[in-house]
Amino acid sequence: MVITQEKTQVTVKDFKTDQKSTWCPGCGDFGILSAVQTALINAGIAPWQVMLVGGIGCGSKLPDYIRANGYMTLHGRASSIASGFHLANTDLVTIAISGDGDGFGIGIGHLVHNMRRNMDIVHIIENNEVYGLTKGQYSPTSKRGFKTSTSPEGAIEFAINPLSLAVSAGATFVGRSYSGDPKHAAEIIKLAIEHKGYALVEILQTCPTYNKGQNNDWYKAQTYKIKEENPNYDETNMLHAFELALKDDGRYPMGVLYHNTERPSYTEQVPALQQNKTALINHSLELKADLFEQLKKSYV
Ligand SMILES: Cc1ncc(C[n+]2csc(CCOP(=O)(O)OP(=O)(O)O)c2C)c(N)n1
Ligand code: SF4
Repeated sequence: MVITQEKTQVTVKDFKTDQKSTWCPGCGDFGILSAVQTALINAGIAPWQVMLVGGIGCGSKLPDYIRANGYMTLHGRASSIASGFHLANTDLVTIAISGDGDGFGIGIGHLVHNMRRNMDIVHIIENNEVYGLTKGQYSPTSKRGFKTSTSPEGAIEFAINPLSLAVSAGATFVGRSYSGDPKHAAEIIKLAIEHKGYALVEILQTCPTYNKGQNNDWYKAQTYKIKEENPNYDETNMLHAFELALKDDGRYPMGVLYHNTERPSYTEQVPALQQNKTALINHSLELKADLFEQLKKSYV
């Protein structure tokens, strides 16, 4: 995001809340919560300088468990509400938080339009490859063959590839991390916050209740860091990003897959948002009494 506010020195205490989480013991969402807090601290963003927007789902409850501006919306609407918050107040760092169902299922229509508009927000998608909150139905990212209550013989559909989808839809920052490595996840989230334009951060997440097979040991064996495997990987090259995203060897590359700093953000192209170089909420409506009466009459 274009960070317009001064950096603030904050600590983990500043983000602490009394809210008791309803997450299952061992849920990967705990690691993601810690990563979000660390990323904000390291980016110098205080609780009053960020707006966290959750959809509906286990992971979407994250804004409830962190002391900061937060808003919980309808299932699948984190994208659109986050873009609305951002357009109204470009001074806040806006972060949408969804599960794979919220983001890639019901909310996918909104998601891709934020990507192609290069809306200057971060969208964190906690991907546990299952619908956790509603008790374990298969999701758009579940592997083909995944057995659940709604797919007793195994899902017959092919899973969405979040990374290739994001690159092709126009996301200008595409990163991936894993809930069992909150330090790495925090680094990627911080980079996403500092990126100007739309940033997708997919965080692979363990769900010990409904996706027991993909536990921490499994992820440790199945994930690798892009730069460790290929120090010359060029994240500014879209073709490299596609090649890596589509590589089908059963392993998950982690790190920054794609980073485009050249495309203007949506905000930069809307004159009203640039006017007086101040956030829309600070603009005067300049609605005089007679004009207001005229406007009212036109509606009756
Ligand atoms: C319009 C609408 N449809 C369906 C639901 C039921 N629902 C709530 S959460 C959810 C899916 C949650 O899965 P995901 O987004 O992957 O998050 P997780 O719980 O796994 O973190 C569904 C289908 C709803 N709340 N609203
Ligand atoms: S159902 Fe899964 S995602 Fe939801 S809180 Fe439990 S472990 Fe976490």
